[in-house]
Amino acid sequence: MSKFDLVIASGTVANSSETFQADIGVKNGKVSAIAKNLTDAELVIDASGKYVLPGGIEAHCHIEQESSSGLMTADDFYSATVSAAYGGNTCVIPFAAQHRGQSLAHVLESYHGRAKPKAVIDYSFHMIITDPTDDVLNYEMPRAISQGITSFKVYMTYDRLKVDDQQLLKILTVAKKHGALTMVHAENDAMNKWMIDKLIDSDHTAPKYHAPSHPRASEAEAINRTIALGTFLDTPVLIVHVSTEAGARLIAKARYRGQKVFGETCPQYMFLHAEQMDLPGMQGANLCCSPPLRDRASRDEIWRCLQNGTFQVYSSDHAPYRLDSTGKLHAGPNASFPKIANGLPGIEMRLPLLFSEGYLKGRISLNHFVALAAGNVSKIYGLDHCKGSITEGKDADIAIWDPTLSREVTADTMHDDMGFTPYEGMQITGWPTTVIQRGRVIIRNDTLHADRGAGNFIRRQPVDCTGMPGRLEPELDPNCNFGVDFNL
Ligand code: DUC
Ligand code: ZN
Ligand code: ZN
Repeated sequence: MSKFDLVIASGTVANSSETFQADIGVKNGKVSAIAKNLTDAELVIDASGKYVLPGGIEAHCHIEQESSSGLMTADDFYSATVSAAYGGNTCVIPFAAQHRGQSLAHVLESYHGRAKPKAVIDYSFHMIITDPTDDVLNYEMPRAISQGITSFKVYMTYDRLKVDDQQLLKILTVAKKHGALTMVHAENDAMNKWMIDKLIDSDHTAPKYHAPSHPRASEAEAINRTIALGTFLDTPVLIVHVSTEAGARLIAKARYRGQKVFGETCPQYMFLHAEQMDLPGMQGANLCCSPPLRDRASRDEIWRCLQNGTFQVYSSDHAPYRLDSTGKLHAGPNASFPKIANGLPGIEMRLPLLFSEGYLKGRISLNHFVALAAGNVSKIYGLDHCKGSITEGKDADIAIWDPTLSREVTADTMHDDMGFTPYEGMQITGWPTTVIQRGRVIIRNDTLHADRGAGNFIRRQPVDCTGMPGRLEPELDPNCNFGVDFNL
């Protein structure tokens, strides 16, 4: 029997904080040696001239998720995870969405049932909470956390999804007690509604008006409130899909103060802008997402905030809806913009875009690329015990990137079920050419070698807030509040 099942030879290996030349030896699905000149393997992959990087972890995507009005995403767990794998990912964390009246146990069981027979790469779930009843707060959330679901998402807007501030505080309290992370869709509901009413009343119904209908001030206000609530309880919050400089600055300021605040942005806010929505007919609906695309100056600010570390997480927010009655236009072929399904595809392009336009163009280092692709996510979302870096003992989840391969992005080269990419026509240099999951080659020579159901559910650990001291508010501190213990 060979010493290794696989050796990846002669590549440039990079993690979030180091780059070196080495061979990687893999045994029983784990990285078992990192050294020069490893031999005695069943399979040797020559990676000379290539980068050997941790498999990407996609931490924000909507897969086989039904909306509160019953609309299903175009991708199921097969097409989405195949597409993710072609984009250099070996793990996804999509959402399991509670709708009002549903038990978390029922929702989780249903999403496990969707993912298990179809996912070709590893996965976990964040749970969306829309109905924080006493039962959900006292029993269901703790039980989900004990099952390795250590993050929850809440919405501050949308009638069927939103929680109010008091409900958010209750969710944050449970999350604090059990070491979970609360992800927040931060937009001010009233400001969005006011804008939408004004636009519709004045007959501005075309898709492009979606952009001004969610004003930048709405995002900033809600991010400010989220940070205030999370900081009040000294429990971590992660603001998802940040699209504005004002929002990013609030996150940066909170982090500077040591508060437990994380920020995420997405490729659409770095590579697209709202003017692109000014298209004939309903074509602009393809670019309706929430928060919406902003102007070119905002796009440049978001790039800067990614470069300077304000955002620790960079996710696709893959939310695939086709431009037909199954998706974007479910409310009719000429629906007004508030009735258009929100979301863009991007699970396959997330990393190639960042590698090409971020790393190869000198905007970020290779190590920063790896941190955004996998390293930061594995720490923040409790996957660091098994994923996120090429380290002896961890899963051999690896993507081998060819930094010289240049390709034009077209919808028909994507592997999702969309038939549309917002990045059509971009020339992208640097692609993952071989992808390995737990030591098995799943993509090579543009061919998929993974079966449906090959992916495993991964139990995640509590959120890691090392280096974020926070502080207990005096009113919650028994030493300062006449001895009241809030049992936090
Ligand atoms: N929020 C998301 O996270 N994704 C798609 C649309 C939305 O509102
Ligand atoms: Zn959202
Ligand atoms: Zn999303």
